[in-house]
Amino acid sequence: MSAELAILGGAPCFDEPLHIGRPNVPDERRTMALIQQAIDRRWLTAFGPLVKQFERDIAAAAGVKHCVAMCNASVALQVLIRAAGLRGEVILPSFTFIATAHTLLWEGVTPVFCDIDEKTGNLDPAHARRLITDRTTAIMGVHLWGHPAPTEELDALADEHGLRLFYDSAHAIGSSRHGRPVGSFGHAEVFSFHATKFINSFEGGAVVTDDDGLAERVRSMHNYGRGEGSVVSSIGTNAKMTEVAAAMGIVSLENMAHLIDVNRGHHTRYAEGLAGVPGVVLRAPLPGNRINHQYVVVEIDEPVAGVGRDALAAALTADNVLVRTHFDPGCHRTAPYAQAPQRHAPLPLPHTEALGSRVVMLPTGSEVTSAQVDQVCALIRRIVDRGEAVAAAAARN
Ligand code: T4K
Repeated sequence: MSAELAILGGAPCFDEPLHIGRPNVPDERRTMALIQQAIDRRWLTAFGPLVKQFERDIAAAAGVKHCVAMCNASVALQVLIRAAGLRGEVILPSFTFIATAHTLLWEGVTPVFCDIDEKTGNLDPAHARRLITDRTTAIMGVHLWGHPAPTEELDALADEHGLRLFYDSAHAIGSSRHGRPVGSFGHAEVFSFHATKFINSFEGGAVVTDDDGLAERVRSMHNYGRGEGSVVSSIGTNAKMTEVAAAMGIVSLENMAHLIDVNRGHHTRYAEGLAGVPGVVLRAPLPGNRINHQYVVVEIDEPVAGVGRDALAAALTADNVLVRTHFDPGCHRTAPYAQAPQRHAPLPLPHTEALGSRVVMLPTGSEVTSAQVDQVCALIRRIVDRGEAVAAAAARN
């Protein structure tokens, strides 16, 4: 490690960039063998054996009857929103990836942004209650960073007001709440298998549900609105997953328990390596929640650390640790929503904005070594030690 931080003129700690979101690539030989089988049988897409197997495996992991695999989670959300007949207003957290909001608006539904509980980063049911109007048709929760949302309170709220409840579970396959797997909550949930996700199929997504009728509509709509015998029964699109994607997804899912262990190990190592660094707090799961540890998220308390999140992120980036700061700004502060004529949120959303300004994501996953975790911890310790100089350098850049 260079004697000086890169932001203060030293050589970068890492020669190659350390990415957040480096894909976890499972057993390459098995993946390639499955892809070769698909090529040999000349069945490349449209409900081939690999997609069918992947759907069975995902449904089993989620503890539900139905899984419809698709080309990505954004399209899966759109198909679900349409198949569920959502309209009017849907309440969702602003503290999420923009796709959660966009897919609603894309389908002609008004997203109404709700604040979060800063302890969990998840939707605050008390605020959600205050946002319900006679136009509200559903709640779309998000299991942020793999931490299960407050499902019991959201169930009760939805039941009380006759609303439907869905989850954007893009981050959360492999997580559970009181022993119940994510994927089995609400009326339906949506997983993402994007390359940067915990379980990846290059690009991919899925709707999982126990609702037979909803599953049938989703399945039909993702295949041009066709059903048995290719009879067209509704408007639809082409959202199918390919066999190549399913091959990667199957092998990735087979590796899930191992990956959770690797990630948990990194999390523990970060906890040890960052212990005692003033103002740097590693976020941990709430009691009752088990998480996939897909993300390592630290919160920077600027007055205590003596350096703010943005300056710390700039210093890490200069040392080639390409950290990310999801989700800042929250969706409600992005151009389409801040300027839209529709009713979205009574601005501001103080907890969303506060948490968004404090968090930073650190590298984890199967591509990251324990030695690299130790180096990142050592860097953070030095950045905090040199807080004043780092803050000044970041302000100059
Ligand atoms: N809901 C939620 C809550 C979500 O977080 C997401 C997606 C969705 C819905 C929609 O799911 P999908 O439609 O994508 O299935 C990334 C991902 O593209 C996106 O999937 C993810 N959430 C979001 C949080 O992050 P970007 O555009 O900010 O980052 P990206 O993909 O360019 O790459 C991030 C880092 O990963 C880079 O530093 C480089 C590294 N990387 C990336 C790729 C693709 C690699 O090393 N290799 C790669 O192949 O959105």
